[in-house]
Amino acid sequence: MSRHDASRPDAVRPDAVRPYTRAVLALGSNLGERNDTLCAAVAELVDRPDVRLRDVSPVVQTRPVGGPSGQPEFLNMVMEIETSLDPYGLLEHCQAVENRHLRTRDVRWGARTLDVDIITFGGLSSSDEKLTLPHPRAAERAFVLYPWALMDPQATLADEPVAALAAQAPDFPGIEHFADDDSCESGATG
Ligand code: PH2
Ligand code: MG
Ligand code: MG
Repeated sequence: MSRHDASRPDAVRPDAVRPYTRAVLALGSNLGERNDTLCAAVAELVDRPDVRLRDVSPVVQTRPVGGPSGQPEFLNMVMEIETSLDPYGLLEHCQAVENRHLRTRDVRWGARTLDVDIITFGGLSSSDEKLTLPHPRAAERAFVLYPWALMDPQATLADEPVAALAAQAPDFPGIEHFADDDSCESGATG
């Protein structure tokens, strides 16, 4: 049986035949070389055969929402991928990329070199102690919604237009464009 034999069982077929799911990831950084960190993270997140980059948003500068006062401003962006990982595999991968950037988790919503959150995973709704999908606070966070709407003006979240949700979010005023549309683009296919 050759490697490309159509009769080859699924379990031993190359990756290409497994289903790919689209997912939206949100990235944030407010410590260190924030823009460099975000762009490196985009490249690292898609540096494996089972994760493909579809699109990236512009990078925006945002005021910290919650957490200890006096934190530096964040840079935020979102990206769309397609992956054959399952949601928990994707979560582990996102956390490994955070760890590579020396992310610490001592203070809830404290300053961080890198945060990578799964916002949506296909149309999946789930709620357990490890992962809630869609992300439970995404619908009220302009630092997620605004770059998402810039990347995909037609995007919806729970049947609401993401652009409209962004405009209503309490942290919408004061968001600034930090970098050009394609500042972290590296081989998107979408
Ligand atoms: N992330 C948080 C809490 N607050 N505020 C901004 N502006 N950007 C973030 O990425 C952010 C936040 C928790 O992950
Ligand atoms: Mg977060
Ligand atoms: Mg997080």
